[in-house]
Formats: sequence, structure tokens, C-alpha cells
Amino acid sequence: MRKAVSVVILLFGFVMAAAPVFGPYSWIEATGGRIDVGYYGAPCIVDWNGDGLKDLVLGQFASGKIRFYANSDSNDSPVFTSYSFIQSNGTDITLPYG
Ligand SMILES: [Ca+2]
Repeated sequence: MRKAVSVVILLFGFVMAAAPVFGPYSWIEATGGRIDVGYYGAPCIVDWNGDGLKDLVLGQFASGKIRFYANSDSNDSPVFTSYSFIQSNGTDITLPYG
């Protein structure tokens, strides 16, 4: 009986969950051009530097390094220019790849 109740609750939650709605895609740009890290880019939007603006942290497959693009405008209309690689103790962090 307990299992049946659990299944009903799970199904009810599944049916009631709203399906995500996505708009058309757009390219993320920096300094007026598309950001291109090759394939298997791993983007994350987060306030990395703690200034209240959401930045772009982007893993790149080719070298395993992680790019940091600081947002220089607003959270509604972010502007990214150049990037730096995220470092630890003065050395670029490199993740295994390949
Ligand atoms: Ca920020």
C-alpha cells in the first residue's frame, strides 16, 4: 500500500511539473564576436567575482582550461569583453580532457 501511494504521489508530481519553455538560441558574444571554444564548451553563468553581476565561466575542451568573462554591464543585458583563465596559486587551472 505504501508503495502504491508513493507511486501515485510521484506520478502526480510528474504530471504537475511544468515543462520548460525555451526561446530561440542566440550566440554569446565578447567584444562583438561569437565566443568559440571549439566543441564541448561548458558554460556557467555565475557571479564569479562577487560584484553582483552574473559573469560567464566557460570550460573549454581543447586545453581543459576555464575561461572567465566578467560582465561589465547588467544582469539583464550582460556585456563580455576579454577573458582570463581561472587560476589557482598563479597557475591556470587545467582539467583532464580528451
Ligand atoms: Ca560578477
